[in-house]
Amino acid sequence: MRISLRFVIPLAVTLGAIAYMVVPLVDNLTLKWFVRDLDIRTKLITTAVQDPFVELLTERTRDKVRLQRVQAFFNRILQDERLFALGFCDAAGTLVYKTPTLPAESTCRPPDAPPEETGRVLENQRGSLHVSSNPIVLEGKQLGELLIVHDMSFIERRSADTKKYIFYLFAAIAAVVALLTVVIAELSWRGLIAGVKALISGERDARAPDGKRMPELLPIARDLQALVHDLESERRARDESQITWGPDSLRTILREDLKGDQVLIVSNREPYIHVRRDNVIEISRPASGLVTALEPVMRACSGTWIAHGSGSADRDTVDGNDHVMVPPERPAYRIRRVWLTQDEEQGYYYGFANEGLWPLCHIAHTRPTFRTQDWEHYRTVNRRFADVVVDEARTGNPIVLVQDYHFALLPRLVREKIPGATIIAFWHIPWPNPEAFGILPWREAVLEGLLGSSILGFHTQFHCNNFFDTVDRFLEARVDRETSTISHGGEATEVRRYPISIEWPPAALADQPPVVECRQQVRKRLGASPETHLGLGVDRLDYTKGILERFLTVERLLELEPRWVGKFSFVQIAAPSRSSIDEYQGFEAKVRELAKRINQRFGSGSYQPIILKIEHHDARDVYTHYRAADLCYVSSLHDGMNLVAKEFVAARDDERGVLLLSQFTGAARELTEALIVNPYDIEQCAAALRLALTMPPEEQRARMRSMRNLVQEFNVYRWAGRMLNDAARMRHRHRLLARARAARLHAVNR
Ligand code: GDG
Repeated sequence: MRISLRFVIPLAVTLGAIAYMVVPLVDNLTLKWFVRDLDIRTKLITTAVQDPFVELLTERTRDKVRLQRVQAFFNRILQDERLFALGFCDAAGTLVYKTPTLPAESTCRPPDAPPEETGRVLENQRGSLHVSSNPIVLEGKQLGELLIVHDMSFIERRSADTKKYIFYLFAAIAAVVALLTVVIAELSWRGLIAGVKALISGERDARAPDGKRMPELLPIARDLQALVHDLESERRARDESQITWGPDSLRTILREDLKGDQVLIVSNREPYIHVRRDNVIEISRPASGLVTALEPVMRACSGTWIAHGSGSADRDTVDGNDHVMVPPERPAYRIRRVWLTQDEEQGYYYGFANEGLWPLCHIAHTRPTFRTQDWEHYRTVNRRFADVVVDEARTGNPIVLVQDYHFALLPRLVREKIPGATIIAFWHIPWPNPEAFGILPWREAVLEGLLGSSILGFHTQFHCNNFFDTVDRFLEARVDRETSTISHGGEATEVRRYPISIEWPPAALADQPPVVECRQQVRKRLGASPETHLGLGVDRLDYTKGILERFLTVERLLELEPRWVGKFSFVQIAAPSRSSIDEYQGFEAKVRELAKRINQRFGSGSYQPIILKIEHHDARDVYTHYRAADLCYVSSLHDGMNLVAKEFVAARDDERGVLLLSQFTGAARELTEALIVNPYDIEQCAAALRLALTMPPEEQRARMRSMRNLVQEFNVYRWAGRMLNDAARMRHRHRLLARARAARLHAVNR
């Protein structure tokens, strides 16, 4: 509308100016035409009255009688409504006869004046008058001149009418031209906008609403695309850094940006497991960073969490739709449990996911095992979960958060059934390089499955890059690293880095005794003297975590610096994990054996250099250990992120303690003030261990403070919030494009 006004106002002004100039011209012209008409008319009258008038003038009669007769003659002529007055000048130029209406200005011309071709226009208080002198001739001799005065007011009336018509004419022209201009301007503007929009949205072949190609828009669109991209990233970065991330900010995003849209989470592990012990149903919470990260999202949006019902009392606690409301103390969202047979669990979870994909993605030199039967189970289970997602979806555009390598095929399966869904898949483990990934017999199917996602997340840019390289190598896809987008089969997937973190402050930190007390408590429980220096490792018992290398480092330190024997112990908390897999059983045996050998070599009496606790610990207990330790050693051979490193930092509100961190963890890219080590280099690690044990308190404080700031700022709410923000932005863009497309269709069909 504003654009149209920009056309219309100058147009109206121009037409007004033209009318202003044209009206006097037309006025002048019509006046001239009328004067000429009057001249002709005057001549006609003169010719008509010539003979009777000459007769009157030459009649032998008394002057008085002649005067009366001329007077009567004049009055007869004056019957004509346009004639105003008449007069007669004799040959000497004297006015001898006149009607009373003859104005004083209509004087006689001198006798020797040349004959008048046209009449004169006189202005007096009555208005304009046309006066002409017409010779009256008898046998070649001029008797005098007849003055004929015409009333010109009819001309003025007509001129006023003409002006009015001209004004109306121009106003009508202005209206028509303005209307045409507005319509054309709107149409071409819409066409331009539609074309630019089409190009911005990535449709290479931009078309105007009439279907015409608009290649001339390509350069503008490219610039606009870049600008929009820059502005979006800038806005995201600015907004993100200005928020203090917590459960409330997630609630705000869900309420304001996602407008309360439905959120569904899919993960293998459920956040609450019902187990039967001695005929009593107990609730257990798995040790998982994933649950900590996603539960606030679920609480905030009252969504549905779809997971494998693996607890022994899970079936007894669901309703008729396999739903159970959680958390038990204050129900806020529901779990939809999916049932698997033992064979399915064996094939999908233990087999393909944990014996295939897990070692495939971790470069920890454990050979992956791929069995066709496991793959079939994996496909079946992914399909079943996808069906449950469809079953749970209340709308055609839910937000589906798919967790981890157990569901690589699910994004594509859900996309096929719910095309409008926003699917965010997060891969919690590393993504290997194309050579390593290439040995997977079903590599294309796994990649295509993941590319059903709207957004695919990894912890680090390195893993994103590996994914780009892998897709580039094995699929027919367009990989655009500039915009972090992969286009495959007509759909686009954004591949982004979302480094996971922990809640801040961690719930398990609440009600913890002061650090001094934790130190005493833990040492007492372990049977160590109060002065013992304690190192700590906390992991699932997994061969990727570098537990053997960690123990070898302790051994090397004691070899190199015997003064630590009796004064330094390393506590390893190891939660049993995937114990039914041979590789894990073998690994546990190796861990136990190595701890035993080192303890035999350096232990004495109650002193044990390695204190191995292979059992599940309560989360609060894990935090008490973090607070009691002098150092924490994370020696993963390969790890997506590693939350233990961040938990140790979060637990140390006394700003003491040293973190040794493997360079092969995602966490090492963020916690750069840790002592970063290569866990394969036992000498280097032993030196770092010694450095940690002797690090001055000031240095510990400086390093710890900086790491704590980082973990506080980049907490798990920010991790989830960034993904939800990106989902909201994507949904907003899709809605705009859908509207633009609908408008274009509408325009084409009209
Ligand atoms: C995957 C990726 C990524 C351990 N033992 C006990 C216990 N834990 C808790 C820790 C920590 C969690 O388990 C382990 O988290 P990690 O991140 O270290 O490792 P993964 O389990 O391999 O997780 C990893 C993560 O996903 C998140 O994306 O960081 O890279 O491999 O929270 O405290 N908790 C309790 N008892 C134990 O005995 N309660």
